[in-house]
Amino acid sequence: MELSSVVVQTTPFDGQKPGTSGLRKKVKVFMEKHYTENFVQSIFNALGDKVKGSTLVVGGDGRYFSKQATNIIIRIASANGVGKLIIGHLGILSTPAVSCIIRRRNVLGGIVMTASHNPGGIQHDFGIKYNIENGGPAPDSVTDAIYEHTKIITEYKTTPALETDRLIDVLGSTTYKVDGRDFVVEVIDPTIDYVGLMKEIFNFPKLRDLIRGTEKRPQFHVLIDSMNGVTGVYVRRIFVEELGASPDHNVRRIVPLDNFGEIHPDPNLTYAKDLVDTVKANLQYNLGAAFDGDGDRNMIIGKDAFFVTPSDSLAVLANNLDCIPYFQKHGVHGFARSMPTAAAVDRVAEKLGKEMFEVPTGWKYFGNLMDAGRLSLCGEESFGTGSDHLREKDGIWAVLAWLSVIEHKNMSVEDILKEHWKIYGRNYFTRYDYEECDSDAANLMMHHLGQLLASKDIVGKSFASSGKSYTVRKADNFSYEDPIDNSVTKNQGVRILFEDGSRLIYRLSGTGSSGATIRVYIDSYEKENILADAQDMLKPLVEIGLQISQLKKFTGREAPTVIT
Ligand code: VG1
Ligand code: CO
Repeated sequence: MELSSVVVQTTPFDGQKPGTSGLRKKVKVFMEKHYTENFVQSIFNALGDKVKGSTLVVGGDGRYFSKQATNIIIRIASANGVGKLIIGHLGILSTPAVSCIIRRRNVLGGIVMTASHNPGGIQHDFGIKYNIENGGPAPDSVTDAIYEHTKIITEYKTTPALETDRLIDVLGSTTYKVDGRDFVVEVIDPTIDYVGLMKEIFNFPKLRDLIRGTEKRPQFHVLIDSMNGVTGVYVRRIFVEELGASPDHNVRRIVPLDNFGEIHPDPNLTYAKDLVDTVKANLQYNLGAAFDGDGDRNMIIGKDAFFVTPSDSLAVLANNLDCIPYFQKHGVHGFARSMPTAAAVDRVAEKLGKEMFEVPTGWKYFGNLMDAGRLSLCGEESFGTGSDHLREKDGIWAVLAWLSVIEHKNMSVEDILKEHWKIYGRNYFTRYDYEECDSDAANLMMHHLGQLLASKDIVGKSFASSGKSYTVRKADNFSYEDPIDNSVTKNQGVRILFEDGSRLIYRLSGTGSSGATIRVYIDSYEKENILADAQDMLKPLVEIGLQISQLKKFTGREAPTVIT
């Protein structure tokens, strides 16, 4: 069919600035006339000539408004000269799967429709982010360019006559003629590339034996919780069909829902409490795991809901990578973590003689190091773990990696952690989130901390609480110079570093869709005292953190909304 594109006049919207991971706003904002169109056109404007004849991947976590957004993307892409869109069936692709497809099919990039761990549904959040040709989230240079275009946009191109209804419901390719050019839409099985990759990385027969049990070894009972997010599709394929897990006893909430069943699809002790309670109540379970809406985060718990902090999870995996076929083949290069993540992995890097990097919060900062062959494994305290097998954090990969370590060591989750702490000591870590604070109040608090840094007399000062005293060794606002392209990223969080190695970190979230979320990270290292309760252990430092920031005074908040 011969179709023609048209030009639609528009005016800019304020605030289309991508945050830590794309543009996230309330669904109602994305529904405003021209809002989504403006942002999508701005992506194409920022990409410039590269768009002509290119192939892009499109998909997301299936949250409310994904279908409408997919249709908008298809029409605008066709009018901007894109050659082909590869779209997940029903618009479904996990964030790691998008990264995988971009890399395996060597295409220009991808548009991911997700607000990740933010709740979904008509009252909640939607999001769009762009991933570049290495499969990773666009770096600041690209998102800044997109943002600049959103501020000056006057028109967008679209092909209104292109019939998109039910197009993504059917697998296969459709070719259109738009302005005389071929435009192809290929709808693919969302799991095919990703499952292929996982089979190359891990030893599936061994993992199957672990999950099903053998004559020599009892069944290792897992409970995998997709929290009604996109991973359900992948969990069914990998855990149930490939690894032989029971659809009734080993997996739960594996049908993606556009509102995530009205739960907050964020795998932590607060929002995944249901999983924690179930594992606690059923002592036959040896491991529980949960993912976020778009499948890049993971939480691991052992028997009786023994909690593994993401910082420890990263360190344990770093220490045991050589039991995974992918790393046997490709070797283990350096490790990295985001700045607020506890430094447990640093000690593993030191012992193994590997390079170690500390980057700002957000997965986009790991990409260059991976592309340069200097980074194999990295993570964030926010339940993100991943490797250079792709360029996003990857929840299912993390669980398969943990199962590989368990299979190899033949130990429980708890024993693996205790053994690790015995060798390396333990980083006690907690994060306090104060969600939806008044933005002005949060900015004033950060300003107050900035002044404290500027005054310099904080260094050398001692703070005491509940019988413990800490002396400040250094205080700064974290800034990062990328070792590969030398780009500098400033203002990434206020750090107060104490003489005993403990740290207090303050930053504002860049993923919220309204108001401000203050994050306070508390990290303390103990060489000998490794079996205490983390919240008890960190209480004095938490109090000092509140005292230094005067958080209560600025925000009026008595308590955090989430503790992880
Ligand atoms: C949060 C986390 C960060 C993570 C980001 C995206 O960002 O702290 O570590 O990379 O979310 O995760 P912020 O700016 O809100 O602290 V996801 O799973 O929402 O894409
Ligand atoms: Co996510």
